[in-house]
Amino acid sequence: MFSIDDTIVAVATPPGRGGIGVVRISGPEAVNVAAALTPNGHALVPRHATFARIRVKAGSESSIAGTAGDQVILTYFPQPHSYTGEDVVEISGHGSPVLLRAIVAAAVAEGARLAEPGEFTLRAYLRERIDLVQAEAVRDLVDAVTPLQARAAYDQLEGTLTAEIAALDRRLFDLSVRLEASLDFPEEGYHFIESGEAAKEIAGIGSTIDALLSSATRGRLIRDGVQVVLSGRPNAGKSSLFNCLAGAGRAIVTPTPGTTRDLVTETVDVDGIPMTIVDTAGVHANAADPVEVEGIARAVAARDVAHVVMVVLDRSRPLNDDDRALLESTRRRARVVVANKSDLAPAWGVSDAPDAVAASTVSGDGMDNVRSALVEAAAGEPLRDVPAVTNMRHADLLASARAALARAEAAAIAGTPEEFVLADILDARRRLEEVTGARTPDDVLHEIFARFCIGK
Ligand SMILES: Nc1nc2c(ncn2[C@@H]2O[C@H](COP(=O)(O)OP(=O)(O)OP(=O)(O)O)[C@@H](O)[C@H]2O)c(=O)[nH]1
Ligand SMILES: [Mg+2]
Repeated sequence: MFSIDDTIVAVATPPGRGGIGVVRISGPEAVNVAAALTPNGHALVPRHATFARIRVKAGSESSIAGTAGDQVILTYFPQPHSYTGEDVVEISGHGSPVLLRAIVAAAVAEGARLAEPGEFTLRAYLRERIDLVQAEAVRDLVDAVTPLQARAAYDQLEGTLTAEIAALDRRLFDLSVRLEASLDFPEEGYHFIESGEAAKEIAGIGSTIDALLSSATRGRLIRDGVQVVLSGRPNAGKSSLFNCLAGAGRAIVTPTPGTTRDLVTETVDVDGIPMTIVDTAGVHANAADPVEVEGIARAVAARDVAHVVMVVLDRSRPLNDDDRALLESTRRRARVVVANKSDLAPAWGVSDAPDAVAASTVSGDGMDNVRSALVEAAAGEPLRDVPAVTNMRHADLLASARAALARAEAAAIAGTPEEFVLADILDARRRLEEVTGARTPDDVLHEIFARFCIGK
């Protein structure tokens, strides 16, 4: 289904101008294609930078105006010690899109084929340079927008999750060997493993998967981020808080209650988690102006779907019914209550809203506490470590493996014949193998690599 015998080429650096630009060629003909582009160049020495002049056709006319030239550096990585596991030549030129396109076209004229999105990484996977978790980590690393995302992706690229899954699979394999032996030699009169011992071992493996799965909630936050909606009565300081978090005067702030009408959205990095913060109109029970009524309707709708609600209270004015209604309706939600305007004399006591974080958007006091409260509300706990599982596909497969083990454990406890326990253990192993790609259907692979950018 995947062709991996031809030679592929693509620009590996981002579109647009840059200091340098890199064209990557991979496949059996990589060296010949590169040599054809640099007829006066030296022979390529593995893993050494080789200077060469390149002259390629850049336009339709064959005149001098139709050619482009550059001084380039060629680097040759012979198979199997290259990114793809094949012969790879990287041509670094100046980062001119015209030139880079011309180099690619010339390589195609010499017999290379334009690479599909993710095809270099796909080849690395198909040639077993990396497993599927690592291939997906490459994509996540390239796509990372926060340092924590980059770190989580790097950990997976280094094989942390792969190693954990291999260890789990090893334990399941050992267990199934002992169960099979009991099955194969029933006349021996004893079992190679007692069902109670098998159940205990299965439970132990299951709890390791549980730990991985609980890291997945945090992992998804880091990868996909959360939506935080600011909510509160008019003039409480929602837009001011929004601006503090977004780090700019994005939203209009005035002393007039009812300033904000539309939803204003900004995505910011809060302690490594990408948070989409939404500023909304102040909600109160007796709005009459149709624009304000519409604004309030939008505010309430946004609040209802938010991952985290940030309830903004004005500490300098007594709590009113709107405040109390909001506190009550968000009591069971992931929320952060902010007692804003802490620079002014307080008009109500801490006991009125015990979980409130005191802050002032004017002095900046308490803003760090607001940020950590946001992370805690989003993650359900303080973020300690970088999670092992950040990918939905992995989490789903781990959950299926976990379910199969629960069945196996129940069967073992009930003293059901070994073959039934074995069937569920095999099922669990199949799911784990799908995570790393030891057993992954072609259409899943297509789906995964189609989301890469070209040249990766
Ligand atoms: N002293 C003090 N004033 C603040 C603080 N935060 C906001 N304000 C003032 O409170 C007023 C209202 O602030 P906004 O941020 O517009 O309040 P809002 O909740 O967005 O109001 P609406 O959009 O009308 O719902 C402005 O005059 C701000 O300058 C604070 O921490 N301390
Ligand atoms: Mg506002």
